[in-house]
Amino acid sequence: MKTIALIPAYNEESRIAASVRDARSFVDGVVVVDDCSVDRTGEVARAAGAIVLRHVINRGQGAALQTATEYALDALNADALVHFDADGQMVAREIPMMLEPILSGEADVVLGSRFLGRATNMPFTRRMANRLARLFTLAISGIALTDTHNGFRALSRKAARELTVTLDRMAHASQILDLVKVRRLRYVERPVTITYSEETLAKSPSSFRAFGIVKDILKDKFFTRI
Ligand SMILES: Nc1nc2c(ncn2[C@@H]2O[C@H](COP(=O)(O)OP(=O)(O)O)[C@@H](O)[C@H]2O)c(=O)[nH]1
Ligand SMILES: [Mg+2]
Repeated sequence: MKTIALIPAYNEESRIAASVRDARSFVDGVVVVDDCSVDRTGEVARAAGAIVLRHVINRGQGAALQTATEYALDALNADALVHFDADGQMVAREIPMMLEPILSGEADVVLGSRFLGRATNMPFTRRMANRLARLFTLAISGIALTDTHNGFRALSRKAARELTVTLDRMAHASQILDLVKVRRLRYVERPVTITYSEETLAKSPSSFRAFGIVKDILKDKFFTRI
């Protein structure tokens, strides 16, 4: 089974090398999508051993994951994919545990959960935002999870084909869950560790972006499909 890690990255030159190197120990290849970073993210990722694709404009994390998915399936012929972050908040040692249900055929999609695992230094406001997101996801998509916005996932080839992400920015996480339900894919949650440092918190500063995410989801769900 060929396993590929997909890493969307935007202005991560100081953190991407370690993320790529760590992930490479646990998969057969790493695809980084440098989303028109203004720093040296792409060059650093390539030097660390990743295949680097670059968007000519900044399109967002969802779009970057979709670009990486298509490349991994079509050009690399991947059997299983892992979504991983560029910024060091995730633990690469947990990749085999995330892939295991896919490789054994137990599930089509594995969703990381920091609430089954460990969320180190997670601010109170983010915990509360995540609670609301759980309720929101249950109401909108009918899927009950302990952590609805965790970017650490593993997918089978079949699931990756069916989960086409069209929401370019952060709402892709909700769209993936919606599609898991609609396509009746078999999913499991697994405990993962997410670490919050001052650096990563400064980079994506506010829980307010949740409002933008909710707007994108509602628009997609109730308006664009009419
Ligand atoms: N390709 C791409 N990646 C992004 C963008 N914004 C964030 N990311 C990446 O997506 C991952 C998660 O983003 P981050 O801002 O850390 O979100 P958080 O950890 O969920 O709060 C990191 O690897 C970022 O580099 C973007 O506009 N484009
Ligand atoms: Mg992060």
